[in-house]
Amino acid sequence: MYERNITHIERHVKKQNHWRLCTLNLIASENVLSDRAREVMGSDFIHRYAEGHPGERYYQGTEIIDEIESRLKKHLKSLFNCRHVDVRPISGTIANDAIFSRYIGAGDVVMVNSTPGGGHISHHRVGSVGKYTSNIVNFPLSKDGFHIDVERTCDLIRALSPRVIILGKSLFLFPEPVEELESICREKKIIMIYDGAHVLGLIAGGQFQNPLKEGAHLITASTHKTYFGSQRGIILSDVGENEWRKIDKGAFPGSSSNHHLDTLVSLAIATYEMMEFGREYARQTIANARHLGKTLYNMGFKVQAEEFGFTESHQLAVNVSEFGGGDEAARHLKDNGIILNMNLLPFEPLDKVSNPAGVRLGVQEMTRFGMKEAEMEIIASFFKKCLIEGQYVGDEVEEFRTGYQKVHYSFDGG
Ligand code: DSN
Repeated sequence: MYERNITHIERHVKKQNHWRLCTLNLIASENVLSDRAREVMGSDFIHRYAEGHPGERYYQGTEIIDEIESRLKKHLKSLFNCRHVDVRPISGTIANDAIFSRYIGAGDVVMVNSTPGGGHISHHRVGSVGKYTSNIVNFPLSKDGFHIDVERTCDLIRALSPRVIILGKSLFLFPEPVEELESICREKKIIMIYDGAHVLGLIAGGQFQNPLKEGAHLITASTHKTYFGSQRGIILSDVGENEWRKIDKGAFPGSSSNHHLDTLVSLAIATYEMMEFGREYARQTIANARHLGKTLYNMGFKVQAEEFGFTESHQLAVNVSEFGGGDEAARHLKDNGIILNMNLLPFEPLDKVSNPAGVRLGVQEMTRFGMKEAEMEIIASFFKKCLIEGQYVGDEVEEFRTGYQKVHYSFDGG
């Protein structure tokens, strides 16, 4: 009687698999796995548990995952040139919660990027930080809205003595002022956490700032935005052993028990791909984003941060209020096979969150499918035809996309 429901689900999964390969995905928080990283998912590990650390588990039968996890940790430490890594958080938000639970207590002042300033939901009152304190203060922004105003931030730090500052965000065009804030944080014993979810692959590829070397205590991140997947979380740090022990307990048992072993195996494969191809992929991703920004701008789109070359990451922000706002423009583009998300722009009021002025674009997935500057120009021309000229481009988008089906920067894709 219920089998029909299963067939229905299977049909929908096939439909999703096919449809997404016909679209241009510009969601800045997503990426695709290589075939080899994807093939190991769904193995026997999907059924198993392995709480704790390799060699010190609470279950029997973990020898094989212990071997894979130990090697992965060793190689991640070398990739990020850091002392400690925890691969057990199963998402970026859970990595954040593992850390926030250790460092933030009731009444502590915490400084974060505001939502219109690009901050992630887990940094805010309604997210993870809000579980521990309600004293959450936004960083003041510089006039352009895409940078923290360092001078005013230092004044606020002196006035408010925060316990923790959280750098990094979801609308993330430019490096954060880690170096600039390092000395005041050291002097006032403030913990500097860097949420690198969006830029982890760019950091790994050596094409973005290196937060730990610039003075951050910790990096938290998800592993599937500019990094090559799978969908998980990670914590990286150079702190001393005693402090790391406290963080370790935040990850387990603080915020997860079993840590989803089949995606861990996939992360290991993706990490070796990042080690081999990350530098070239990260360089091309940023070049693509900048080129797309310039091309859209020359076509008349209000691409933000023009005076700074539009971006230094995989992302762009575009003000689309003349096309009905972020919600309407994003829906219209989706109906034409181009997927992205609406986004608040700096200084917009929070009540505009359901139809903000902006959209956010990320080029990392299309870069992974082998696209370069020439393809960015074609993507920009679809935007122009669709939004400025009011043409339907869905069929053209689909035809164009059929030429880019293979995942590059991997051992199976070339
Ligand atoms: N909300 C996601 C993003 O798109 O940036 C991150 O969790």
